[in-house]
Amino acid sequence: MSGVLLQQFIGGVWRDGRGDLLTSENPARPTEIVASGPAGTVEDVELAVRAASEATAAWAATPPHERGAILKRASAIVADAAPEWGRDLAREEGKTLAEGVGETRRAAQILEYFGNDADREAGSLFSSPRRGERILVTRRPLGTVALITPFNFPIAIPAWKIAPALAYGNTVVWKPAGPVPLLALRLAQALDEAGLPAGVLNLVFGEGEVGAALVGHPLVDGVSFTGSTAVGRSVAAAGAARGIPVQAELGGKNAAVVLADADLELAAGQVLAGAFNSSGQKCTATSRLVVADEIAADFGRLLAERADALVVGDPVVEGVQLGPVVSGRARDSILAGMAQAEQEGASALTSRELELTSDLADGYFVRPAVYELPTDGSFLWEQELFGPVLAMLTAKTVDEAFGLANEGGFGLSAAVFTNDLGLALDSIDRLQIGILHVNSETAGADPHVPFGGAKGSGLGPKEQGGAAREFYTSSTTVYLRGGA
Ligand code: UN1
Repeated sequence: MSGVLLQQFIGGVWRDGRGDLLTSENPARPTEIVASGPAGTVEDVELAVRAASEATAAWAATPPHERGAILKRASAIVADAAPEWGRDLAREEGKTLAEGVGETRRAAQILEYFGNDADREAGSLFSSPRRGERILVTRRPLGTVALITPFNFPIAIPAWKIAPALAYGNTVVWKPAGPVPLLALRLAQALDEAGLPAGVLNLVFGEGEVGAALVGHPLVDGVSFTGSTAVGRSVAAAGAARGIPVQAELGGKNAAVVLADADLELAAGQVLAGAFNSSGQKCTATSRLVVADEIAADFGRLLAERADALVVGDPVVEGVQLGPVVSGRARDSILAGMAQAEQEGASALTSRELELTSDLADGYFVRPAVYELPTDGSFLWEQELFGPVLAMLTAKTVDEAFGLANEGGFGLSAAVFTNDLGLALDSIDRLQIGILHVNSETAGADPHVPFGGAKGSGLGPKEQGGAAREFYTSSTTVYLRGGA
């Protein structure tokens, strides 16, 4: 064993799991172990859910001001540690140092935001059609919630589930993704150090079996999941069978639409960021590009030149713009997707080969690629590869451009590049998505506004902002009269 020692956090105690060895490796240098320790088992899930369930009543009765104060203390701990934990994040997940530090700071902001929001409102008051009566709508926590988080935002996504869950009075059992346990450990440590009472947050490591035990546990009152559409639908089905609310944030195949009047320099920079930041491993990444016919050749060339010039390498080295993808399996499936697209006639506008130093020879690197497709309906137009691969089509009219962007089963985010206010307004009504960026990249999410998708990209209530309060609580409508 090497790297940081992993332990689970159950009932306020750091303890070894009873499962197989879990190791996280540096995807740029897979022989380097970042963290390791025993994973959890179904028995650990049992312990954790019981601990959470026992802590529920006292935590729900803790004034929101006090709950919020703990979150704000945790926020300060995370913010102070951001340079170090951001580096750990880049080593464990493969995004660049700047992205890792940025994401850790973002987690701190999310904790602060929900820490402040905890005491902001306690429901609403309505008038009554009857004399002497008022109608109140109050909110109660769900109870114990299970949170299942993905590898690609090892600290920000956990923060945006854990922070509102705790702020609004729920206890949590959290299962992070297998490849990124170290950042999970760090976030749980920050909340422990900030003074969270025992049992309020529980961390269990494991894979599908642990996740299924968690979702199916009779003492779990709600589930928030981020991951693939296939797994998310099975989580939602399991939740529905038990009659508990499920929030599922799923895949995306997000289009940037560059209209003829757009500022091409601006659009190229934003599309590049959307497609290749974090090696394209965001559910909000730009993986489709629709370009107006008359500017397509110029724009494609500009974008390909920039993609070919990206500095690929060890993500913790200053100046590197693109690191590896998370695992060998991810790399192989992205490469297989690129090969299939080429077989179906996709032609690469990018032309680089990867030139890596010998110490990175075994890393899970994928060359950034922009493909022009012969037609829609093809594999690369429909399927999410979750890698640094962008598929381009051209459109003769604005109608055709919006139509192409709407194709397929997903509907998370889109970007529209135009200076025409009328077209920007049209795009709001016509694009079937949950998040629209006008003249900015498809990725990004602020904590005070809802985040989530349409169609196959999401199920159940959205995350963050007021949507989070709604998901993590249930309301009671109170018809209130004096007794006289
Ligand atoms: C972002 O775009 O910054 O898994 C956040 C994901 C999304 C989060 C995206 N749930 O990529």
